[in-house]
Amino acid sequence: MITIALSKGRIYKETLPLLAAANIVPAEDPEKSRKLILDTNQDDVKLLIIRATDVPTYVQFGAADLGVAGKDVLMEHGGEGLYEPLDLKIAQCKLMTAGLVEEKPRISSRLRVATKFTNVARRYFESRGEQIELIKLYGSMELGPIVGLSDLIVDVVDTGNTLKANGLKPVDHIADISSRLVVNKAAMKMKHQQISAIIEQIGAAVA
Ligand code: PRT
Ligand code: MG
Repeated sequence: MITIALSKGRIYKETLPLLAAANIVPAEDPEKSRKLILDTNQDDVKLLIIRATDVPTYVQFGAADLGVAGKDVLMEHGGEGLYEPLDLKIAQCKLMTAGLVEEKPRISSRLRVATKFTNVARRYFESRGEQIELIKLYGSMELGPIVGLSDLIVDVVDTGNTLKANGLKPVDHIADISSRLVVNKAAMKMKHQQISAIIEQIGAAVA
């Protein structure tokens, strides 16, 4: 049995053609189904449909053999217990800091940064020798600077339209982001033949 962890939305949509190249076709559309485990055209391949941020955790602990996760999510997770054999070049965006277009004086003596990417933000500002105060959020980070919760946010940006619509502008570029295929390290050894065939077929489809 091979299990592959995926999230709904943009990653699922963009991963479908890559899975098809490895002759893996889901039996149902997860956007229309409430099932968390989907059968595929292959009896011994199943898909787990989970939150994007949970994909590395399922794969790390071997609850899924393979997964597709954004590099942003992998940077935040740390990548423990995972191989990252393929850049799928899908769901591309940038991890950025952003602040108000009309800059205001700092809220407190230390720079305040609101984000769901607290590990990434801590490492990034540490590397620049900047002491910050971190505020953990779970979404709608763009609101932070507007309501005086934080000076900056760290978030993924694609078109920049969401920032603009909220009176924010990108400040610093932290990393270019795309989705990666990740593999559980033990599964890579135990199910080597099956998993390396999938990696090879998906890799060919990406190239
Ligand atoms: O929704 P949930 O909390 O479960 O997780 P998620 O929001 O991380 O999942 P999802 O499906 O939205 O994103 C999955 C992955 O897609 C992310 O981990 C990124 O690697 C990648 N990706 C690519 C993006 C975007 N582009 C993107 N634009 N993820 C999120 N966004 C958000 C962005 O934060 C902004 O708020 O979309 C909004 C619009 O972006 P603009 O700049 O085009 O306006
Ligand atoms: Mg989302």
